[in-house]
Amino acid sequence: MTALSTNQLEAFWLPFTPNTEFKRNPRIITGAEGMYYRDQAGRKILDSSAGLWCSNAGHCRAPIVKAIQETAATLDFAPNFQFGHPKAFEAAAKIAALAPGNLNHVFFANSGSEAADTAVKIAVAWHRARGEGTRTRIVGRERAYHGVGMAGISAGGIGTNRRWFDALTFPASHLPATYNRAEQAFSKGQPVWGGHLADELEKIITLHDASTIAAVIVEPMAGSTGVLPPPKGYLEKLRTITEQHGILLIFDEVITGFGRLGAGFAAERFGVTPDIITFAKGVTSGTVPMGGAIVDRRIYDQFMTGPDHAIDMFHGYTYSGHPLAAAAACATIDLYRDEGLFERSAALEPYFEQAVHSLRGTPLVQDIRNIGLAAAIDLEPVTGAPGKRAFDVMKTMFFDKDVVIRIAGDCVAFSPPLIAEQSHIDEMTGKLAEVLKAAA
Ligand code: PXG
Repeated sequence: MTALSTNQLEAFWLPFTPNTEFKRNPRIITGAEGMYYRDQAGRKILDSSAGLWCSNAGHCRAPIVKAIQETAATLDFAPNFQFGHPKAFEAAAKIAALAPGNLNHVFFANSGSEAADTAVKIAVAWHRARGEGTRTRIVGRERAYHGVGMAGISAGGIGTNRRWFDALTFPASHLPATYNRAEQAFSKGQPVWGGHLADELEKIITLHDASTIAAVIVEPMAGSTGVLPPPKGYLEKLRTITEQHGILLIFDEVITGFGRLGAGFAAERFGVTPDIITFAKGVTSGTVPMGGAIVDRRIYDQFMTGPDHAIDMFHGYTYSGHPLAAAAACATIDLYRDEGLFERSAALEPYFEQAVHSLRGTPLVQDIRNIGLAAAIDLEPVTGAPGKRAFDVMKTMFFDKDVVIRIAGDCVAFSPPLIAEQSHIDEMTGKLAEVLKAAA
């Protein structure tokens, strides 16, 4: 048990958590190192999900810790409105260097949600700046997650996240989700079926007219709704159609960026270059909140028309490019490079794929998907209680098997830190199999 008092437990309203149940028997983590968490009793708990898909370099890595500590002691804060500090520029240059094509300019935010809002606002503003102010509609996708801000609830495609907030959303259309179990079950990597679903964009364009559409935003691989790799040819088609109609293409790479798919960005892995990439999470390996949008040179240039005293883009956050986040980003990206962690992620992918697919045939397993170091295992729901199966599995894995797993509905997702060894992969999949057999 924990030393937290009832008052303290009650005071914190945990996000995306059933609070009452949590507070009856809380799952408290007090330390972290490398692949493991620790609890107060000193129990080592394997992190199978890199925090919330963010701790890609592993936990409490010395060079990142040092950079944050030194910056906290020398430059706690400096404004980036009308002033600047070196680390933010350094971080922007390092991030831009990882991005493909002419995606050369970085606008900083503090989370993936803010990154999505930022990208969508830049897209709409860009069209207006070029004299196409009617282009305001955003096209998202069913089963998409872009966080919980304006863009997240409007362009996002998760019913529960939108339901109560419909009145607050901006006009958005939604492509169909790319997942179809009948056609794709137990696919490894990119499914063969489904590339044609990108053609639905043509229908949306016919309905609303291209002159009203600013941008299409998609996760290259949908992460939080259960690892949905893009069908073969799908992203390429979206790129072709958006280009034909003067529509910007935004890749939300909050999960897929920084090595999750074995490359700096999924755009590189899939060979499709969007106009804007959003990022967060892995940019600092989860150590300090940071997010942002990387934009194509021609978008940035459109805003740089003067006059000298006039602000070019009416957007930004107090903490855009915060010194601690910027220092953490620089140290993290250097660590990824020094340890070859993106290459390591790519090298581990075949082993990881084989390990997660070895769960096929285990009781309760309905489907398995994987790409990069991300995998999802769909579990058979408990009749009449959607989500309960995976929730119970998560608790057993934590309390009895010393593994933190991430769940979404009745799906278990694995996304280990990129420093994982084969033995860690074996541990997470092996223990899940034990728990599923016992639960069946
Ligand atoms: N875009 C994508 C693609 C995301 O996955 C966000 C935006 C929002 O980021 P912030 O930093 O505002 O939370 C996300 C976040 C999970 C899980 O377990 C996924 C996310 C967050 C928390 C849990 O799947 N994704």
